[in-house]
Amino acid sequence: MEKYGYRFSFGPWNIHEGADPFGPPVRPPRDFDDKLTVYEELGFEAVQFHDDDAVPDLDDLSPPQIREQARAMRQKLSDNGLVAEFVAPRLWEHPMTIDGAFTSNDPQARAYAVERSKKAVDIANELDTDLMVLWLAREGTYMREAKDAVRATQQLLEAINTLLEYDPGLRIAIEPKPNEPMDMAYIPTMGHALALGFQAKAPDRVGVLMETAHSVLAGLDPADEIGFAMAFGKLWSVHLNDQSGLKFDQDRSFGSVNLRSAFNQVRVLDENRYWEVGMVGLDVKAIRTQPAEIATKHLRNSLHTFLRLVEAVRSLDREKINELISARDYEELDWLILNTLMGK
Ligand code: XUL
Ligand code: MN
Repeated sequence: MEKYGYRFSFGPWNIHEGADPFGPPVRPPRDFDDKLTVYEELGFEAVQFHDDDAVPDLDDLSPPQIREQARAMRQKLSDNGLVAEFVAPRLWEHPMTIDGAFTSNDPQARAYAVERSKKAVDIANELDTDLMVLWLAREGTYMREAKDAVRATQQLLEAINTLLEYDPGLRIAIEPKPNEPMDMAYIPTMGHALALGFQAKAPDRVGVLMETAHSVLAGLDPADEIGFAMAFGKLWSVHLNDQSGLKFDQDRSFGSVNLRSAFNQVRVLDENRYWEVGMVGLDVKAIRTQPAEIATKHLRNSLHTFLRLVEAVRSLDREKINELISARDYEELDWLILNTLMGK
């Protein structure tokens, strides 16, 4: 398959059982090794990991045991012709993270979060990736008076500095999200994530990951969020997906809700040679109604939608577009884009 220089990744959580807050799983779990076979089948090169996707139950293991299991995982990846894109510490499920991780009001919980993240760095090293993704899931509040926003922001910065110092080769990509699970998050947008990164002790090693659904939930344009980060050379990863309005985080297939927006995300990525900087990561979930035996089509659809949109972007008549821009004939420009998306 011609991939125009792009490499694709997804996380094992993107093949999931379909449980939601109101109902149980509707598909049987697939074990990790079985999920790995899907990557090659569908044309993906890389796996996105939460720390415990790579080393289950790591809270109960010593650092050497963690490293040993991570090494076994690396072998498994290479046996399947795969690499790891990043490792993300899962800082939202343990009882110690009920009130937040780096911003918890409990100093012991904050210490747990830092230690757990250091273990994730060790795993990343063993998996041969220098990239950590930080989705700051519980760094926010349900009750604004429960925490101090100034202190919380400083705590996030301190944690990031500690991790940068722990491993001088580490790069951190912050993944902003405005809400869910928290009512209000402290790092809701690309601007917040970038501002935090620029204040870090090694600002050259802090970048961002843009997730489409998260930008839509923040009321922002995902393509502009990408562009803002790329203007500073800070877009190191993406979670392409889609989202129908201001609802729960849906993780729909890329382009399935708003094809024009997907086109513009691909346009800004392609025009700025994203393939030289990062992988095309997906964070998509099959809808709950999808039968188990055909529950990977959301991944197939997303990857092929991306590639079709690359073709559409590269087929644009630039001269014509420049003419229309000069004439300020944006209605004709609109028509040109719509025709491109409708297949002329
Ligand atoms: C949560 C989310 C996570 C992160 C990885 O909304 O997107 O899957 O991408 O920790
Ligand atoms: Mn994500």
